[in-house]
Amino acid sequence: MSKVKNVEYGLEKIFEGAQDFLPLLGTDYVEFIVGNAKQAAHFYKTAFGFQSHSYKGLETGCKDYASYVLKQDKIRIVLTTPLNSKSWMNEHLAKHGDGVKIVALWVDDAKKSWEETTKRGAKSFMEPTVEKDEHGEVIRAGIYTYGETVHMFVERKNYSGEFLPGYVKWESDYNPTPTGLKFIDHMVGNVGWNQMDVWVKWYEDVMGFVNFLSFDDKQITTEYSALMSKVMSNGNGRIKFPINEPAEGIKKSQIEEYLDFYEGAGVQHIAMATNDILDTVAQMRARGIEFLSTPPEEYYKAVPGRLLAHNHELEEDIEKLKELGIMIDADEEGYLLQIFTKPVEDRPTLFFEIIQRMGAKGFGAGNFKALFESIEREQEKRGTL
Ligand code: TYF
Ligand code: FE
Repeated sequence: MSKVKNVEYGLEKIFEGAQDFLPLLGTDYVEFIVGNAKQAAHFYKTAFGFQSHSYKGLETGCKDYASYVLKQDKIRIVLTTPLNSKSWMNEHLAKHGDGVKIVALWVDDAKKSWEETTKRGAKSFMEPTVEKDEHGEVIRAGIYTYGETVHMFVERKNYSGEFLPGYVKWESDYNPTPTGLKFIDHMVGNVGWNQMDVWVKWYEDVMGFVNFLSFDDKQITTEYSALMSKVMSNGNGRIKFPINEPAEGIKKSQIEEYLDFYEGAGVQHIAMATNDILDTVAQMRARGIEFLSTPPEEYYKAVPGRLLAHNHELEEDIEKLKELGIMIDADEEGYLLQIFTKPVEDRPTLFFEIIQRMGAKGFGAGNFKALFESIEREQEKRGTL
């Protein structure tokens, strides 16, 4: 694809057809609403290697909720819990369980982002709002996307504080080492029956994104279940949002299972990139993270041939990848290594993907069958297949 320099923002335009009315600089943060933020923060520090970053709660004068900000390289997650029964967050929790509420996007102009998107049909979550403290000001504005999920536009060019006004630095005596997670590669949404194209159009019309990859139910199927997926990207390729919808199969697909338990559309998985997946996954396993079961022996037997077909040489030891259950997929441009956690809540809803790209720009289509069979083994145990 041709590349066009976007002079105004110094950002490259990679995807032709993407519109420039909403320049995005990257992911700003991902905020979860959870039942107990203090304990969730401990989990993400211990098992994922996130670092304590900043905090807001009773001690800072916030009486309605507590928020813990955790950071690892470029990834920032916020864990928020209501502190009384009056908060709107309780309904969110009762309906969805722990889950992602806000996918925040870093922009240069939050007011313009909100105006351009609401003008194009987005439903507002929060009008442009200025927050100030001694470190400057942050402007935020939010719109609803699928389900009750929100995109918050965050403008922080006139701010030098820790995170947002109202937060204080969180100094903790408990600081597990990072596991090598670097940045968010993509975030996937599950939407209802026949809703995928509705949301593809929404990301095109409202956000100016382009659909650059599609997988239909013929490609994404096992003996039992199927789904469809389309990947949306903004112009500079920094923000990638695949959208899944269920498809008819003999048995219930993982997407339907998610929709049943989340009680609607929402974020299905967050893919976090590492430069050393062997080390990251070994550490996460040692710290108690449960990954989906390892693909069968035949899967690994087929890997060398798949790489050879595209003339790529695997730098990693295949025996080590196999031992850790890491999957390998190749395309013309390179290969990628990926693995998926089991859902990290009691409801089979949100899970994480750990990914290392060795040139490949795809999403592991060659692994879909092995992956979905592994997910089905979990569904079988839960009685939800
Ligand atoms: O993001 C992706 O497209 C890959 C594969 O339910 C995938 O990580 C697709 C659907 C799904 C789980 C993983
Ligand atoms: Fe993914």
